[in-house]
Amino acid sequence: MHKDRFTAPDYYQLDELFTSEQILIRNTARDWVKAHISPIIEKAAQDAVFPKHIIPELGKLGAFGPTIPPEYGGGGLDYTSYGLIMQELERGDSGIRSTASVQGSLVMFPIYKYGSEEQKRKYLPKLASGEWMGCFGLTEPDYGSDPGSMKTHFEDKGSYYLLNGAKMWISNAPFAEVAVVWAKDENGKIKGLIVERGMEGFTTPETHGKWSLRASATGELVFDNVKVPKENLFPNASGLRGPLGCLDQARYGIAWGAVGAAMDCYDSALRYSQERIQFSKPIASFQLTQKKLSEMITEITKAQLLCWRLGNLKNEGRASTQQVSLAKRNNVAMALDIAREARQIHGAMGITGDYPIMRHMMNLESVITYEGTHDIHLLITGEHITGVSAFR
Ligand code: TGC
Ligand code: FAD
Repeated sequence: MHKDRFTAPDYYQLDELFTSEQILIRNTARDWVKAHISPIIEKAAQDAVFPKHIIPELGKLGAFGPTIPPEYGGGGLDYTSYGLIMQELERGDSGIRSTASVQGSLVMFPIYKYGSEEQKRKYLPKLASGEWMGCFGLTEPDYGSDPGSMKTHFEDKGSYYLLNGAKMWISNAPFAEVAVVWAKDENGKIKGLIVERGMEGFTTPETHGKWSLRASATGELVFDNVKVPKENLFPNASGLRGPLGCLDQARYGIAWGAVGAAMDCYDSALRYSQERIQFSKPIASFQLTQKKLSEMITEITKAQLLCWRLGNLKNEGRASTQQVSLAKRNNVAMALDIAREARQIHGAMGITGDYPIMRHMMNLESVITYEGTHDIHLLITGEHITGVSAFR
C-alpha cells in the first residue's frame, strides 16, 4: 500500500466546534490509525484475517467503551469524543471500527445498562482493556430485520438456565471470550444472558468467504443445551427494547464511522486527481472530475454537521432512536456513494490494494446492511413522521 498521506477534510472549519479535549482525543486516534492500522490493513483484508495483535492497543487507546464510567474501566468520555474515535477507526477500516463498536456499544453497554453490580465488576474492566473480547448475538439464520421473532430460547432448570438455538453473522464471535446473547424465556419474553467460551455445548464456527469486512472476524453462535449460570442473566432487560437500546449506541457510532471512510476515499481521490496526468493535464482539471469531488466534499460536510449535532443531542440525553436511524442511514449511503465515485476517479488503480477505495467500498456493503438495513432505517423514519408502521 502507498504511504498513508491522509489529510482530513474540514471544509466548514468544524474543528472550531469541538473542545480542545475532543480534538486531542480525535488526533490521538488519528495518529494511532496512521501508525498501526494503515501499514497492516490491506494485507489483513486481502488475507481475510482480523489483526488480533491490535486488541491491547485498542484498549490502551480507549476505544473500548469510551463512554463507560472510569470506575468500571471505561473512558468516561462524552458522546462526541466517542463518535470522533469511531470516525478515525473507520477511516482506517470499517472492520476495525466494527470490533470496537461491538465491544463498547453492544457488549460493555448492555452489561453496564442492564447488568448486576457483580456482572459489571466481573466483566467491564477486562473488556475495557481488551483482555477479554465480546460479541453480541441478536441475528438468527431466519430472523435478521425481524429480531422479535427469534427462536433461541432458554428454560429455567432450577439451578441454571438451559439455552438452545443459534445466532448468525456475529462480529468477533470466532475469538470472543464473552457473548451477550438475546433469547426468549418460557413466556416468550426476550432476555439477555452472558455466555462464556468454554461452557459445554457452546461453539462459534467462523463464517468464511466474505467479500466485505474481510479484516473483521464473523461467525455463528451455536447453543446446544448450554447450562448458563443464573447469575449470568441481565436483571434489568426485558423485551425487544433491551437489544434495540444497545443498537442505538452502535448505530450512533456507525454514523460517525461512515464519515471516516468517506473522508479517506475523498482524500485519496483528490490527491490522485491532482497527480494523475491524462491528455497532458491533471485529471483534476476536467469538469467531470471536479463535479465528483465537489459533490463529495458537499456530502461529507453535511454528514459531519449531522454527526456534530447528533453528538450534542446525545450528550444532553436528547437524541432519539429515530434521529440516530436517520444519521446512520444517511451517512453510510453517503460514504458508499463516495467510495464508488472515488473508485471511478482512480481508474484501474482504484480496484487495487494500492489505494483504500475498494476495501472501503466492499466494507460499506456490510455497514449499510448491519445494525438495521438501509430500508429498515427508512421505515423507522417513515413510521416516525407519519405515525404509521410499514414493517408488517
Ligand atoms: P417494535 O414493536 O417497533 O419495538 C419493540 C419494542 O422495542 C422498543 N424499541 C426500542 N427501544 C430502545 N431502542 C430502540 N432503538 C427501539 N426501537 C424500538 C419499542 O418501543 C418496543 O418497546 P415495548 O416496550 O413497547 O415492547 O419492534 P418490531 O418488532 O416492530 O421491529 C422494529 C424494527 C424493525 C425497527 C427493529 O426490530 C429493528 O431495528 N430491526 C433491525 C434489526 C437490527 O438492527 N439488527 C442488528 C443486529 S446487531 C448488528 O448488526 C451488529 S453489527 C456490529 C458491527 O460489526 O459493527
Ligand atoms: P433480511 O432481514 O432478510 O433483509 C433482506 C432484505 O429485505 C433487506 O433489503 C431488507 O431491508 C429487506 N426487508 C426486510 N424486512 C423488510 C420490511 N419490513 N420492509 C421492507 N424491506 C424489508 N448481527 C448481530 O446480531 N450481531 C453482530 O455482531 C452482527 N454482525 C454482522 C456483521 C456482518 C459482516 C454482517 C453482514 C451482518 C452482521 N449482523 C450481526 C447481522 C445484521 O444485523 C443483519 O444482516 C441485518 O440486520 C439484516 O438482516 P438479514 O441479513 O437477515 O436481512
